[in-house]
Amino acid sequence: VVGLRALATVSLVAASGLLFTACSDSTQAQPLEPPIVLLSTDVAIGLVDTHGAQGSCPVPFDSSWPYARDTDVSPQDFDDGLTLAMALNLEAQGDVVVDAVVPIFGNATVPAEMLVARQIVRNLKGREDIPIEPGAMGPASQTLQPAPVWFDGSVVPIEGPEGSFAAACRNRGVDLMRERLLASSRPVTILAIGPMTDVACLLNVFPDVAGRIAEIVVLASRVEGESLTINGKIVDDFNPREDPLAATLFLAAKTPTPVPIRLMTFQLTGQTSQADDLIFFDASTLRGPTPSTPASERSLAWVLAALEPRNAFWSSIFGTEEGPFDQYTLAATLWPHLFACDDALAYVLQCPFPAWSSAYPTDAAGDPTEIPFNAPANPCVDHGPGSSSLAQVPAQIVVTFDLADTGPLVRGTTGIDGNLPALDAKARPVTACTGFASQSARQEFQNLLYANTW
Ligand SMILES: [Ca+2]
Repeated sequence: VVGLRALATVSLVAASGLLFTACSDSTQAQPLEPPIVLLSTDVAIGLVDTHGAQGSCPVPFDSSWPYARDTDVSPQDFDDGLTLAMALNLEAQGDVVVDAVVPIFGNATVPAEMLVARQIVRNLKGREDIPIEPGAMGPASQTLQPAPVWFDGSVVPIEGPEGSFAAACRNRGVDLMRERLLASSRPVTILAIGPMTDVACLLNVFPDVAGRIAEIVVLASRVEGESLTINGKIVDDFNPREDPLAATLFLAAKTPTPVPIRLMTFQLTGQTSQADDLIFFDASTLRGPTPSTPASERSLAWVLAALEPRNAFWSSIFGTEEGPFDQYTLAATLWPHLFACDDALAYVLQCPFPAWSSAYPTDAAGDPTEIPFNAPANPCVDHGPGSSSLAQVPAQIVVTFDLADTGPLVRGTTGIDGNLPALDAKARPVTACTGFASQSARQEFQNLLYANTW
């Protein structure tokens, strides 16, 4: 969830899943139907792998401008896997309905992630009925390097229903999302906990599904001006970083009815990975259900074993075990009273310049004089001369609570080859969550994670 390299009242009835609402014409409480969730997820728990397709993102900075191969093999993130296992455990007690799972490149490669999804859904939880189909194998951002041109010199457009992204982004996972949305008797919440390539495709190619979506809850974004650090080390906002173009097209999507988008900002989701407020997952915190069953013991044992390499890897960098990230989206869907969220506007800030741009500064020999996306006076927080670890991060999703800031969606340097297109779109109204509702809500979040993750 973060790149390593660049890396109300909590009620007991809510906690037990017995949510009630009062009928207007009756004193008798009626149980609410549980939310239906669909996961767009780079589920990689237990994998030692690359980031899937990061190497085709626009990154290199030698004058020949070739693609850089992704050779960064490491124990990949477990937070999607914990989210998926937790959702299935909560479904078994009637708190949520898991409608479908669509793995997407990101933490790891899609083929390997498909096996992780099956391991959790089919083997550990015995759910043969939940459809699992592969989503995007790589980012849309590769279409930026450089933008194709027609014979007459005009640029092949990326954006819009007639653009190249919408023409080629469909896959079995996106089609499955559409089918499940249309077939559902109630609106569905999409947990977008990987790169935004598939949700961008869904909204751009099938805008008519908008009315079937209760909300899209996204693990992404930073509050304007916020530096992203974990235990003092700068990290990046991994999901948009993996496909900044798709993240932009997602926010820019025009639908017949507005799709509610909830952004779980790093200000909230980074909190419980800090050493002084850590929520962590190992045999001392995850105990499984009481009483246990042979199936629950088997599932817990696998999860604990699969966590270990990643925790060791994370600890070697940050000095602590890794906290929860993607689980915030599930918690926000099931227990929204735990979080402090407000109306906000989201925009995308371009960090100049890509290495192949004609505007990229070079010396007389044609060699670059700065690191890509780290130019002096760079508008992106944490970027600038010297922050070479962010040289592969072309843009940021930024949240502002100044609702008068209705400027363009894409900000910074646009209109040069290789940067995000300057779309005909304004900053996107969203709900942004930035903290816990209270200290007791933070404790309740921890209790719910520890009780239901196994
Ligand atoms: Ca994820």
